Amino acid sequence: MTTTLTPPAGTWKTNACILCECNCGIDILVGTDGVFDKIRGDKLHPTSAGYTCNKALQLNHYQNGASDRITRPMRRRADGTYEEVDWDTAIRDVATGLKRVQEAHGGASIFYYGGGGQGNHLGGAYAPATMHAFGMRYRSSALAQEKTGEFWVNARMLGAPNRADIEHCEVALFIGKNPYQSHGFPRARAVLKEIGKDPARSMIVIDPVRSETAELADFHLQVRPGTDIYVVTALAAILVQDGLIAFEWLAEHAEGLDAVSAVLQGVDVPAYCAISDVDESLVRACAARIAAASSVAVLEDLGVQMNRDSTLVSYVEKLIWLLTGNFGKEGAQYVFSGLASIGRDRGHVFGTGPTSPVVGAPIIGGLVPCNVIADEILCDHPDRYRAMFVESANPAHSLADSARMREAIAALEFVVVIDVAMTETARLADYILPAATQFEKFEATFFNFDFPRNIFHLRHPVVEPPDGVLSEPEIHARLVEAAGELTDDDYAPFRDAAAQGRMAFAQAFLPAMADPRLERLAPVLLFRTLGPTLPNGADAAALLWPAAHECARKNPVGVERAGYGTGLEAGENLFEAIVTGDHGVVITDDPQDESWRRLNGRKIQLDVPELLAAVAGLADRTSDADDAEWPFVLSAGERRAFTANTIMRDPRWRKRDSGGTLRMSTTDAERLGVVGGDRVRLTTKGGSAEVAVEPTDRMRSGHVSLPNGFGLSSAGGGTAGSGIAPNELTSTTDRDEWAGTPWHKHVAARVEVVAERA
Ligand SMILES: Nc1nc2c(c(=O)[nH]1)N[C@H]1C(S)=C(S)[C@@H](COP(=O)(O)OP(=O)(O)OC[C@H]3O[C@@H](n4cnc5c(=O)[nH]c(N)nc54)[C@H](O)[C@@H]3O)O[C@H]1N2
Ligand SMILES: Nc1nc2c(c(=O)[nH]1)N[C@H]1C(S)=C(S)[C@@H](COP(=O)(O)OP(=O)(O)OC[C@H]3O[C@@H](n4cnc5c(=O)[nH]c(N)nc54)[C@H](O)[C@@H]3O)O[C@H]1N2
Ligand code: SF4
Ligand SMILES: [Mo]
Repeated sequence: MTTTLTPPAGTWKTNACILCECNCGIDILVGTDGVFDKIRGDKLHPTSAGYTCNKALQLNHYQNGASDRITRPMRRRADGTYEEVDWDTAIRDVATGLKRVQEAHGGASIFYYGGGGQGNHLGGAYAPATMHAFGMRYRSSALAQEKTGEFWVNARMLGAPNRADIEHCEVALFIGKNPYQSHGFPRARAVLKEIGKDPARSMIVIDPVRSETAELADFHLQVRPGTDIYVVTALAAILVQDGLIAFEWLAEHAEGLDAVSAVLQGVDVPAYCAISDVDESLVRACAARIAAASSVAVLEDLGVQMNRDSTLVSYVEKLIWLLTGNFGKEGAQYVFSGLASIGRDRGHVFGTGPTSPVVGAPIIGGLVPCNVIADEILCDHPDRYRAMFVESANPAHSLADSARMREAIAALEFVVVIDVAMTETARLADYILPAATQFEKFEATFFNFDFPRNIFHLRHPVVEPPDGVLSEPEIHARLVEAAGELTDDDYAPFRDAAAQGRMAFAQAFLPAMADPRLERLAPVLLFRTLGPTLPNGADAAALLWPAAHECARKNPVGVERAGYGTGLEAGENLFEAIVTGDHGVVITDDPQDESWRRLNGRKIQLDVPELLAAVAGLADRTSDADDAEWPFVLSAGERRAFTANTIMRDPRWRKRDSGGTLRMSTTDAERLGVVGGDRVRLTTKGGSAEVAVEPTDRMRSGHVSLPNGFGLSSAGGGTAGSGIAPNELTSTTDRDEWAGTPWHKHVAARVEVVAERA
């Protein structure tokens, strides 16, 4: 791997925060031994423009804090301990191990999981070559435990993924989303405060918790946990019943209004508000505010996506903004550009799309639902997964029912993990391949969904990697070569062409892509041939070259308006800007109506028959009886001021809430006779744990919440004092009927006092 040298102490270097999908630009003051002495927002970053939240300042704990960093390939011995091996041995053994499984059971039995966390997607973009080399077919990632239901709904209704222009909207609606802590759009805290202060704009929050975001809102619908489908259906129904919908706009752009109206006309609004336990007049006021607004931007997230009826909620949520004409204009929903396609699905009618080999679960956006992975392994079905290749993910910690996931991983014949640290998942692997951290290599995220100006940020390394680690592109290239799929003979003509410049390279590369074998291996082919010719050692950016051309071809208007010209030259200019820029570059500057063009002339489909029938069927549902055994609903995995998935492994990074408290309403705390810091036993069908409580008037009675990202093992392997790993308490069977996404925010629980207070 080629990198710049660690700079002399006292140099500011540009990069980005990797702790959430926003990837705010940062400047890092690198001190002696590569320590990050200071971190500040990068004012030259095109979207964050100097903004960061409190978490970015702690990034030295990611780079230098973890005592469980791995810097040598590790092989598991028969007794379960690990030994260090050199890279040649590791690559040879891993390739042999994967080939053995491929020959015995077929490559489709090797399951690929991960591909990047919140800020590192470049390495995982090389993985398809490795998948092809060993015949892998099935894959998944965290997206299949949060976003796949929404992806499918978007595919059915619009044929395209979309996002909301919160920054410019008149009314912002957040459903199960707390952007103040979790962000999800640029400069979230600043934007929320702007909306909160502006009398001409309004914020509506649907959340059982009076979250930091709800605190700033004009309307807070403090819904009974897990009943969002009723409140959003009531909202949509009021719009139809009171004639508050955009009739002309819908006649021009949409189909299916009659069917949808017929169902929503029949909704008993007072009854649905009662089930959700929200004040009907407040819901009516929200509907009126939405209907009166010149623009409405809606963001749903885990509070509903990891909850009951999640896919159905996504559908009705989209009806709310579509019925009011809030698409394709400033401050509303839009279809974004980008260098990769994330969130795209073919939108099959339910039950007719691709499925997982054992359980037959729907594969949405190419991803197997996370909640069925263990079922796909722990069985005697001939097509069960026999091996797993995990890259930059921690499924033994992040997937439902960790105990069962550990059992599943242990049942596999061969497990490989690429990570920077000895994680909960790595501890179960046959082979652990150590990667350079995100500050030691070229890296980038494909989570840029901004509009009208979308950006891309290729981050340059800021410090030198330690001896013994490799970048993911290099690991994938070596594996593909060890499988015998690509050799110097394959590379030779492309290297010659690359030496003559990118136009010559294009002339060699493009026709070669007609060969399906080379096409599948293209990432590694590009890395080994075009890669070494790129400036500053940016060989990992090779894959961005065809991506930039594709972006220019698909988004000619936005790319031209961003200053890159037209035709082939535009793709080339865009790539050059990406590779040489250090702060992130604007890749497209779209006109406001560009979203319409991205629908490709298709009308918006309001009527998704399977889902509309399910909405109609709500009327016939019998309500859940209270279960005396499980009087609480646990939200397992809340985003707080000091949580960041499992990216930060060193618990010392937290300035507050170091143990990860169980939040509970003051009423419930009083009833149980506990005060802040008292320990209680929290039990679910999946497990039981002791935890300190934090009474708060922000929570509803009967609802408790635990933070995400806690309960990580230390270098020695134990988890003592590191809080509760939420998935020790969740179960894989609690999942959405359409997308298979988990109900992490809705776990039946009970709470018992463990000891008398002194
Ligand atoms: N600080 C921090 N920020 C992060 C992350 C992190 O780990 N830490 N992770 C990032 C990632 S990967 C993601 S996906 C996003 C997630 O971002 P969010 O979805 O915003 O995060 P959560 O806190 O999990 O859930 C949001 C809200 O759902 C509410 N909720 C719980 N139950 C219900 C319910 O029944 N109905 C409704 N309507 N709401 C409910 C919770 O009270 C909470 O306020 O955050 C990203 N940003
Ligand atoms: N109960 C419950 N479970 C949840 C959630 C919840 O709210 N509740 N949230 C879910 C959500 S939304 C998400 S997104 C997932 C996240 O869970 P995962 O997708 O499993 O991953 P992360 O916790 O983000 O951790 C990323 C991994 O990447 C490693 N890493 C960091 N940098 C690099 C690098 O440069 N290269 C490599 N190879 N590895 C690196 C880290 O050490 C870590 O092991 O968790 C999910 N699980
Ligand atoms: S955690 Fe997210 S919002 Fe906060 S600085 Fe990092 S990237 Fe930006
Ligand atoms: Mo996530």
